Amino acid sequence: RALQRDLEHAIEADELFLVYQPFLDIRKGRVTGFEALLRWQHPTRGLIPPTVFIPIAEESGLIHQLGEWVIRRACTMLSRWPDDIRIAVNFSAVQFQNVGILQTIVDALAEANVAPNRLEIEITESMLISKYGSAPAILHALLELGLTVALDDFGTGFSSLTYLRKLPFSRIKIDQSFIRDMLTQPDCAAIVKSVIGLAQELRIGVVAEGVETADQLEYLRQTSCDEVQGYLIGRPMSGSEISALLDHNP
Ligand code: G
Ligand code: G
Ligand code: MN
Ligand code: NA
Repeated sequence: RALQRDLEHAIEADELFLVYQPFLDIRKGRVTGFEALLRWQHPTRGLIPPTVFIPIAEESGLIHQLGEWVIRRACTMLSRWPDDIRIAVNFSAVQFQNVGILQTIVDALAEANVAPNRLEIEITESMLISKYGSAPAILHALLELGLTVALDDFGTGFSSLTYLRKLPFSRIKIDQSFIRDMLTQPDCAAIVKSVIGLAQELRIGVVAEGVETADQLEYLRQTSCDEVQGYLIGRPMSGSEISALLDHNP
């Protein structure tokens, strides 16, 4: 496929870049970090969304190179930002088939002189299913290196509770579909409240995704959610916009 051929050259052609979407700590009222989201500026087709090119990268195996590029870029940005700021990167299931990712992470952190606990890996529940046999092993290795791991899109996959028992996640990210409907659907509010309570009992962090209105933020404040992410707090932004934002972070 033509897009796949183009994607093979995207890294060297400098067509890939990251945008960063903030996490806001509700209690402290300050930004604690960012999720890195990959973008591809294609020379003729314009901006191609990750929902289009990530599946191509996964099928072709290019995801390994892309994933390594994302890690290195994130570490470089971390080295420029304050020590108490973290970056979360998204992982594809197929990246768990490559044990080499561990050495890449170790090297990238060392080259940038960045503490491992500032790098977070976001994985989804569906990635933990048996097809990817080495996923739990690599996850444990990441945790041993001192990285943190977040369970992304929580509530949309299968048997989440089993994985919460087996793996020491640092954080749960409540999927944006629950946040969107929680103020109009009582059942949805009940789920959001329960997941926040569950995280508290497990002593792990909880992030609400897709927060778009002040009413949603207020509700999450009242239910003791730790962090929020979404267009209300900030859209995904360029590295230079983030540096400016951090200059005014309380
Ligand atoms: O902003 P948004 O359109 O960026 O993201 C769409 C989807 O693409 C999300 O599910 C997100 O997790 C995924 N995504 C964004 N960047 C990356 C990346 O660097 N690696 C992987 N595997 N997925 C990504
Ligand atoms: O699957 P993952 O949670 O990694 O994907 C995050 C996706 O959600 C990205 O595409 C990002 O651009 C998008 N996103 C982030 N905040 C909001 C929001 O407030 N509203 C909506 N509709 N999408 C959001
Ligand atoms: Mn994510
Ligand atoms: Na998510």
